[in-house]
Amino acid sequence: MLADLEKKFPLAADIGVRFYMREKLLMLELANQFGKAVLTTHGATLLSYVPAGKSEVLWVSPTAVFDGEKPVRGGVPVCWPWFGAYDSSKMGADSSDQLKKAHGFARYETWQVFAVEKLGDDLRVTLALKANEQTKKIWPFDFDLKLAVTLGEKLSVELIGENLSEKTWWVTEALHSYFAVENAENILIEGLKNTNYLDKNQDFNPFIQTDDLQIKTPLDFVYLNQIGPVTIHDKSRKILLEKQNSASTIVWNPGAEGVKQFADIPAEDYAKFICVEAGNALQNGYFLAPNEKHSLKMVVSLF
Ligand code: TA6
Repeated sequence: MLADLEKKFPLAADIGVRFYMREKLLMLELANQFGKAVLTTHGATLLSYVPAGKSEVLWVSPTAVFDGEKPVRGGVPVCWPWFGAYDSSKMGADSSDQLKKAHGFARYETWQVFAVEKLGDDLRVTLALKANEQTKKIWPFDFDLKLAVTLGEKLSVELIGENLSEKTWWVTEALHSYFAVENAENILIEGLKNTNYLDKNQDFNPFIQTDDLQIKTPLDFVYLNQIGPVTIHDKSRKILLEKQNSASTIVWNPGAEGVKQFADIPAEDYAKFICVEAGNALQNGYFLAPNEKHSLKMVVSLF
């Protein structure tokens, strides 16, 4: 597999892209003057982003599995073509509904390396996923899904979905980022003020965010019609998340009790991350007609 990729992308090493295996997973490391990023083709999950001279921005669980069976816990899993539980009332019911796991199938699939490029000073890797026998058992449609990670002064992740079927879909999605923080119980999130959110832990009841969000775990909020940038104020750094074509921001941490339900998160580590996700969730989903494309993008930087 590594030899095939090196043959297909002979200039990868020269421009700063390295392929290697971590247990069962193929990893791609991008390195340039702006820093380093690592992603895996399993689920097209970005696993690491270290801006030059700074520390790790993303959190990956120390007990995450790299066996190709489950999504890696942490980084930026791709939730597509649905976010959360499958909603058959909106997306349509069919005989395979029992196969429809939470957050869609894209994060369970092995993606192909589509392009490895140097664009000026930036490095970009694009992964691609098309419908296959397995995805068609779960969701019977043709599609073309791409995920492009660009390492420049900031890091951008763009998810582009194209409908190659004959049916209009209802799509919900998210770039489910796990950010590394010193203590999730002591962070503030700016940018959500005066937006409405639904609280998953309270039957999706609606609330209004009247001030900046001071995190108190557990929490599982979906902010609706929230398009502006969001800043995580951690103890000694700020993480800026800018979004494009994203009408929702999801904020999640399971808390000290809830974490016990996750076999791949050590209980004592629950406060080491906060998920702040760029997405189009619940009623912020969209219709995608045959031959239409949609791009969801997040841009991350530290300051
Ligand atoms: O984005 C928040 C959320 O949907 C939570 O409700 C929580 O369950 C989390 O994602 C993790 O989901 P997962 O399926 O990866 O275990």
